[in-house]
Amino acid sequence: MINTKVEKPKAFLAGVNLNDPNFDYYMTELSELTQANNMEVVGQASQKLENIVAGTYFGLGKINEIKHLAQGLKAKALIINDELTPTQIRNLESMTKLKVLDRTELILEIFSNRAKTKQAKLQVQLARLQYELPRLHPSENNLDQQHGSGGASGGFANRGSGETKLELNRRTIQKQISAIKKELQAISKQEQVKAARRNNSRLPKVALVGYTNAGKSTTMNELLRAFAQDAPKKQVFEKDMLFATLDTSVRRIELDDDLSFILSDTVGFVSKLPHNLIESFKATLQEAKDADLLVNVVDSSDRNMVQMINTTQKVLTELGITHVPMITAYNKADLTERNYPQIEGNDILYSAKDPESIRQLADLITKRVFASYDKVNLLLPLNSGKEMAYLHQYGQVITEDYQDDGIHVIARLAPSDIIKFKKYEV
Ligand SMILES: Nc1nc2c(ncn2[C@@H]2O[C@H](COP(=O)(O)OP(=O)(O)OP(=O)(O)O)[C@@H](O)[C@H]2O)c(=O)[nH]1
Ligand SMILES: [Mg+2]
Repeated sequence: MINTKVEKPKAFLAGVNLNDPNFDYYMTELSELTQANNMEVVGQASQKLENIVAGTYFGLGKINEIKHLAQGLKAKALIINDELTPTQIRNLESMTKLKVLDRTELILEIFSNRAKTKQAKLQVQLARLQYELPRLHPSENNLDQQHGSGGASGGFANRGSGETKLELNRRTIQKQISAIKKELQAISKQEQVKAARRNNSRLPKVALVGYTNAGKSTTMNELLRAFAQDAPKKQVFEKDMLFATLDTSVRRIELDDDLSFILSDTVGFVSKLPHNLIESFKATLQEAKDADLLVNVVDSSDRNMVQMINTTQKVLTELGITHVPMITAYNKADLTERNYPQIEGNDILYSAKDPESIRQLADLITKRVFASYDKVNLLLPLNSGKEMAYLHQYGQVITEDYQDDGIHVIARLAPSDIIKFKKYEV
């Protein structure tokens, strides 16, 4: 029988532990990230140090140890838990004879393999070029070494001195960076127009955020299935893998009792997300910034749940999203021993795959986003078709009664709409 199974490249993981209590968690994440990058983890090593060694990251003895361990395990790549300097990468590569990949490059590779839409592709490419720019070295033709991101790498038949080649490479990358930035700005403008239209509709905006693979997209899909027309067409991509979602999807959720809100699903987080990547995904994450409510989806069955919650908090802070009210949604309760669904204050323990959970989650969300809404009694003239349509679209109409003297309405409205309808109040 022919063995058609393609062997994945073998990778050895290593990191310096600067007495960080989260070190083991970071190494676990690194292992997940490596597997997400289609590599097999064959072993790992760590070194406790007071400071990183400037030129080589590890101490020399440790590097030798890693080299022998990795060779014994037939590893081809050495994956490092931190972002390295170009010198550290070069030294580690020449000393271990392994291809060295730091955490930032690993994450960038995963993102560039996952990106599907033009915007996501450009965002990843931008982050990648910005990572590469300070890493250009006279002895290397870096543009020929670019991989994956589809950057323009052809046409560099320059045989000048190292210095000239370096300058040329630098200028080319800078040009590419500004061209991508321009393209992204154009896309982001189109998005802003769409967002402005949504803002005009003044429906409350709710954004799903959280650690990657927590179940944000699944939660969105199940809310759509329960509360949206034409749900099959509106489903988003969900899968058991890191960074399945890189684009923002925005959908309207309509509850039976006339409550609607706008829901968005977006890219998930991981620790030490490269700063450039966060920067270039800011436009995508704008939806979370503009939200009236964040739903922080957490995988409650993961033993690193607390660190994952902290990671999400850190990334949100880095994005400047600190002002939006939040509920924490502890998902995947079906994989735990606990009873669900269960609501406690602002939090819910649930499973996205359980319809009753989804109903209660929707209920909790609407309670929060409509909290500032007040109940009013209105009497409108009988020919108030337009006004009635407005009330149905933007408020919660509890009763409407057509009588001789007009339409008697009891509704819950946003503060601004209460002012708008003041003249009809009875
Ligand atoms: N058992 C169980 N699995 C779930 C539940 N919710 C989601 N999943 C699974 O978890 C995996 C990840 O789900 P996604 O919805 O893609 O996660 P995400 O948060 O959108 O992840 P990214 O987009 O990658 O950041 C999928 O295999 C889902 O089927 C749940 O309540 N219970
Ligand atoms: Mg997703």
